[in-house]
Amino acid sequence: MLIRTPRPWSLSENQITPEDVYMNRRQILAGLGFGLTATAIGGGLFPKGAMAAITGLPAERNPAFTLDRDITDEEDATTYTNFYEFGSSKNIWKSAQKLVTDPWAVTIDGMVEEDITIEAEDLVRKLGGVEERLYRHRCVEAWAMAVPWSGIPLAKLVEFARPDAGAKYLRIETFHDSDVAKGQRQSWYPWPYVEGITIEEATNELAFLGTGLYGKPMPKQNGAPIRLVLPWKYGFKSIKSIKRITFTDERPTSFWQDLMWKEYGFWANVNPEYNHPRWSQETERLLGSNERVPTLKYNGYGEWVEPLYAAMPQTRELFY
Ligand SMILES: Nc1nc2c(c(=O)[nH]1)N[C@H]1C(S)=C(S)[C@@H](COP(=O)(O)O)O[C@H]1N2
Ligand SMILES: [Mo]
Repeated sequence: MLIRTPRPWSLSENQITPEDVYMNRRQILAGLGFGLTATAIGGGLFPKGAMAAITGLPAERNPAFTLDRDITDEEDATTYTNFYEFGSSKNIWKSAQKLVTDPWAVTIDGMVEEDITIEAEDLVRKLGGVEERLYRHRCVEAWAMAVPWSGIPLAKLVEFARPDAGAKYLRIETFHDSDVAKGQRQSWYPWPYVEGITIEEATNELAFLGTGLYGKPMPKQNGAPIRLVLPWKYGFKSIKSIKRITFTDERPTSFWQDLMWKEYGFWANVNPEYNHPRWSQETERLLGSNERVPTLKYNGYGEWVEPLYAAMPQTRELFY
């Protein structure tokens, strides 16, 4: 039972989240089990200690991804969150604890060799275990953070799904349960939350399936047990608490596009030169401070993702 619904202004960014609220005991124990028994599917890429499936217990950090700013305080990244299923304010982290993330079945279907519904934990294990990556994150609202995610390259899931040659997009869907998530009683939103990306984007080295944060299992408010992490795109593309991934040849309409297509597009690549209709995208506020820093094209990840869009017209459509 939810006792307290904090008002947007009543919860400070520095308020401490008690660890025991969001640590799931069963997940931790299951994770320890994997650490002892799993064999690395990825050809020994990860040490045994890193084979803690969904828990994200200390995973080896991939040195390819570095930051140009300090890591955001854990309290800030886990108490200032966007998760409209639980309400439109930033401090829904307590309400999100109502989400039951174990068990959690994920369905992979559509244009694939065979539809499958699999426990998130088993899926992560099949995909080879987790690594840690330091990524910048840029919300379309112009706040930003830098955090250590643990998870798996999304490319591994695409490979696992064995999509048909004709599949062009991934359509990704969040849970839909208005008993658990009160925001989903607000009928003007097109629930469930949906996002879409191309197969080329999904198999780009940067595209990541997050299962942990700060070396711990993913907090519910950050999208447990499994979410997308697409650091070169505005944050709304990084869909949380994934229930279904459908391979399709039709471009999916995302939740925000459906609601306000003039403000939120399909591509949503970060670019300071294209402003949101209601605010500037030139700078961003780092979570936990009032410091503003310049926004970078593709959020600084052009080296990885520019080739994806090189043949496309470089118009506003790519950047909102
Ligand atoms: N299912 C779902 N996923 C979501 C959202 C949401 O409301 N529902 N918000 C998005 C937005 S706008 C952002 S900025 C990021 C925020 O991730 P964080 O709260 O972990 O920082 O999640 C994205 N994924
Ligand atoms: Mo966002």
